[in-house]
Amino acid sequence: LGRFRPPSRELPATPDLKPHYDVVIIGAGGHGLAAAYNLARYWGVRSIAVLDRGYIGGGNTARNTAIVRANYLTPEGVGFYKESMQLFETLSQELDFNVMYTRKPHLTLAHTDASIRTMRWRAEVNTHLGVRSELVFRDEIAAIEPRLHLGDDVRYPVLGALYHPVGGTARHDAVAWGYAMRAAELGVEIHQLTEVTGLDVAGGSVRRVHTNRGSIECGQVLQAVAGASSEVARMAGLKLAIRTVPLQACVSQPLKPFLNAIIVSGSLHCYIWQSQRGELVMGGAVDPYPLWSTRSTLDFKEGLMAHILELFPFLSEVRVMRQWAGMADMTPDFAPIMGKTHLDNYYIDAGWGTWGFKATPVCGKRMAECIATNRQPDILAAFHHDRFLRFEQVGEAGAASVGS
Ligand code: PYC
Repeated sequence: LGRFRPPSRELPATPDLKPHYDVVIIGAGGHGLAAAYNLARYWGVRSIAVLDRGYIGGGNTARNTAIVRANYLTPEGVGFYKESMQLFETLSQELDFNVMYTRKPHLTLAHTDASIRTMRWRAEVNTHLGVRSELVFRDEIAAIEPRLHLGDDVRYPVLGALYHPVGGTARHDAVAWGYAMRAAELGVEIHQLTEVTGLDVAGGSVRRVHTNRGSIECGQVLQAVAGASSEVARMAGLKLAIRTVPLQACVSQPLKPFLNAIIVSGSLHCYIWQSQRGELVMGGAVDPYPLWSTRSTLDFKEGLMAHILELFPFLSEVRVMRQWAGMADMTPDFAPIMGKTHLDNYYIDAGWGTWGFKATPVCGKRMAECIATNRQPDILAAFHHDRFLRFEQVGEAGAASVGS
């Protein structure tokens, strides 16, 4: 019957920890699992343990709002997210698992002359690097999104927008599950409920990883723990330029399809798109204070809805159905921290603020390359964690979608 057996939809049960793994990955979110899959599939590494204090995709992978785009501001950012978007286009086939990747036009609204200037700048950089983006004005916006309020009778009328026709969304949980399934088939061990409690560092490398289920010897170690990056890096003696703050979001009750695009307004601090189930997925800026908690607040919901209703006044009677928060590891330049560290065998995938989900496939591919070759891939050069010491920040604030 072998050849008629469908691909597995069940993950193997968590096995006992072995005394040694060639690669230990801390964090079974999308990024950690994608790196494990790529290492096993394309670099032939089979002795891999992925450890997570919770469950697969239960951290920020489950808490983002699933937007994929490449319309960044810096050449480093555009090139990086462009590769990720290309990988998303074929991810369901790659993993033989439906991640529901759907193209959607993406509009970043400009309400001031200053933001028109930034949108024009982004459009120029994007076009130069082969990413489709252009500056559009009210008539064109009305054609793309006819129900968006474009009148002058609001505090911040819409003047124009950056139009990115090739944005999209994917089912965030499915991305983690797909990578997990295929990695497990290649022999990767996924250890859920396995919390890293300490790292033994000696002679410039990490020797042992201690967990609540025992300790293990490791060849190389990757940390991919968005929301807990500073905590885990500290165990390896690394101090990161990261401030961790909650980022909240919510969805409405399902409505019949009416919204074509993903609409973002940096000035109003809000964004909205409509899911395949008809729910409106909405969010805003990060909470204005550091806090290690994923609780939801009424204050966030009230502030967000005031802005959403300026864009879509007819939604005033719609109910919010679910609300949640993730933990955003914000860097000063709104760019990630990736690649090699000062330790020989310790690698980092961090600084994912509010921009991590869309980078999942490129992070998996490039972190696997970094670990397998022990060399910083060119595409990650600008994201090295020592850039802050060298004053070589990437400066992605103008394109981070929801600000701080
Ligand atoms: O980067 O597109 C984005 C985004 C939307 C919500 C949070 N981040």
